[in-house]
Amino acid sequence: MADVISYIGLGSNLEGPVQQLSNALEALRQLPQTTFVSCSSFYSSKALTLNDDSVAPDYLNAVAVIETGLDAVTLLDELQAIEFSQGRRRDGERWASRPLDLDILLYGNESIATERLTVPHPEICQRDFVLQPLAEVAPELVITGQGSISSCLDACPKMILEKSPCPKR
Ligand code: A4P
Ligand code: MG
Repeated sequence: MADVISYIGLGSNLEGPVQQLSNALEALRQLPQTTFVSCSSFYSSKALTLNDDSVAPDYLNAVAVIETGLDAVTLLDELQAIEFSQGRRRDGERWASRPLDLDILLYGNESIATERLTVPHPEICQRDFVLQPLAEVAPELVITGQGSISSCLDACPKMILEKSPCPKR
């Protein structure tokens, strides 16, 4: 299979988010059959919560670009293994605070809708903390089924995002 460009969303709001994202970027560099291409700056923002949980710590988010020969499900397996190795445990609660979240935002131009995997990630265009770093690494990107990244940014509710350099670039 030809290698595919994939955009990975990184997020953390527990256990040292700067270190969590830095370690995750290092782990992405070690993925089999994969070349690490680039990563965005780090973006800090208030937690978007389901039940107005005002005590949830702030999040740090970033986007990494990889070129991979892994199929999408194997890539998800690898990302979940990285999450697990960095302390992520799932208790079934959606949007729970977490040391590390790794989402496949895009996998080439593919649309995937299976029980385990939805690609493009369904929330991309509702989330400023995803779109801003994505636009930084891919300003000309077209999101399958959604249109240009600039039109998605125009339509997305704005959040206050604080940008800092990626220490692992
Ligand atoms: N899954 C399906 N599609 C994908 C995909 N494209 N990439 C499945 C990765 N996983 C995918 O994920 C649940 C299941 O989704 C996985 O087992 C996989 O098979 P999860 O990570 O356990 O669940 P979650 O992360 O709690 O749910 P969800 O809906 O993915 O939440 P998000 O999108 O991760 O949001 N506020 C700020 N400021 N910044 C944030 O990053 N993140 C969240 C969580 C809430 N508030 C936030 C942030
Ligand atoms: Mg997730």
